[in-house]
Amino acid sequence: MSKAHFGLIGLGVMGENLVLNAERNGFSSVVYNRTFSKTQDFLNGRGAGKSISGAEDLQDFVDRLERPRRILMMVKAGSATDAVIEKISPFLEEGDLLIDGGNSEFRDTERRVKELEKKSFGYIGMGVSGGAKGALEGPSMMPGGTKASYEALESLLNKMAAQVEDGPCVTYIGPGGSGHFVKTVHNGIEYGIEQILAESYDLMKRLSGMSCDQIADVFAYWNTTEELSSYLVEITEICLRAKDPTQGGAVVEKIMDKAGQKGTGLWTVVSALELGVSVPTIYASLNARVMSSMKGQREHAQSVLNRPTIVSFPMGSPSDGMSLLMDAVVLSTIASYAQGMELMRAASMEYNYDLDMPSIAKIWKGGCIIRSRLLNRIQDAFNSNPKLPNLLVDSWFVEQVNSRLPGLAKIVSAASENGIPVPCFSSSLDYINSYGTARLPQNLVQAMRDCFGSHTYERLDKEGSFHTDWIKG
Ligand code: NBP
Repeated sequence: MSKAHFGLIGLGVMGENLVLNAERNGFSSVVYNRTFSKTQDFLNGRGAGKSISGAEDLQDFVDRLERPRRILMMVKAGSATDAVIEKISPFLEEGDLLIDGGNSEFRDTERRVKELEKKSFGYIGMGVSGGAKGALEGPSMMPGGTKASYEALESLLNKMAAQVEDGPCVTYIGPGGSGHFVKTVHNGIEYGIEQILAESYDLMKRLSGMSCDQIADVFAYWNTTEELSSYLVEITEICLRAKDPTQGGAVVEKIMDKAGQKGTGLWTVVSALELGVSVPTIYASLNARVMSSMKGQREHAQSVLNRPTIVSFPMGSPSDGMSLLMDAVVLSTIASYAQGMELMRAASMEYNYDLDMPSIAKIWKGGCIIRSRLLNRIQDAFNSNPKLPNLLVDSWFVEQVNSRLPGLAKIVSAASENGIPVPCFSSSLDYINSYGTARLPQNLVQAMRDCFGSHTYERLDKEGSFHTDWIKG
């Protein structure tokens, strides 16, 4: 029997679809899953009639693969990944490649890279984005590890990835845990944009009294614009139009308003704090999910805290995409990307990842959850200035900020007056206002710190470290 080109461990939602993708692209495959009945179900179901075979144990699994072996693990991140690595390692030989395609914490990947350094096989930590559909049709993939290991995988990954006009949505990201770091930041940006779109839905519903279908029309319009055309805007329209098959009406209005957070949003914010990067839009989206989970407390608080009576506010007409609201959505989305890109730039310097920002923008243009037309502008911005400190100071983005900032400010103000929370809009407004302010009031903070703790301060007019005897007595 001829040996298979590709091995997959973990037949969850992602694994199933990725192996079907590989097989469709000409890579005969062998699959292994901890619970063998799932392997059988898959081979009798979606895997039937394809060049895919199943193995009941890991010895059989590796024996069925051509050398050097290319094995993708798609299992739950954390201890499950460690368990699989421990079990498969003794079977792997010189030149084989083991890829972790799960959402691993980048520090776990760094640790595994170090632990596996002395082994003869290669190890790749790879972020995969696109959900089930992307995994099947072509995801965006962010592989990190040694360049040699990546090159041995390149032909497989290039075929499996989503394709955009300038190539496949996969590239070598960098050493160690860089692939998983970039995937983590991708998810942080995703958290931000999802919350921004949710806030815009809430305002159209509560400030303009629009129905879900009317709001969906606005999203449909936004999806035709250069600034907002994206996968997340597209699926928001779909979600808003869906009707409850049994009771009628929009399904979305029947869904409990509690959102979980799986770790990558939290890791993005923790990394940003550690690296001293400002990511308020992303943090606000994470906090919005935390707040949403406190349903019982919120219900009680609403009954005792005075809420303003909502007064409708003109945000623009639906036919022109609610122009003021669109300003808010565009600038907040830009803020989310800007914060993510800045975080990656800082990580690249701190961890020597040598990240190539235009290439990262490019591989996010197809397959992944945050794909958008805006990424063309982000790619152009970093191509024309690879050392760009922040997207907000690239000329195209400067124009967006200058023309849309009054709209964002009016939306935040109207929402505040009506008692409607808009954490991502207001954080984005503060972010842009702070970033665009040469003199912030931290001079007074420094004075207080020196006053109570003799922490000293720097001066604007001369070099050095200064202390004032603030309380004479
Ligand atoms: P899950 O994250 O639900 O993982 C399910 C797989 O992990 C099953 O094959 C399961 O085997 C296996 N597994 C577990 Br759980 N513990 C194991 C252990 N101790 N030893 C061996 N195998 C074990 O599936 P998924 O949603 O397909 O996600 C796979 C990875 O991809 C995750 O890291 C996820 O975060 C990441 N990811 C998911 C998405 C998405 O949209 N779902 C997108 C991008 C990345 P069993 O059948 O025996 O229980």
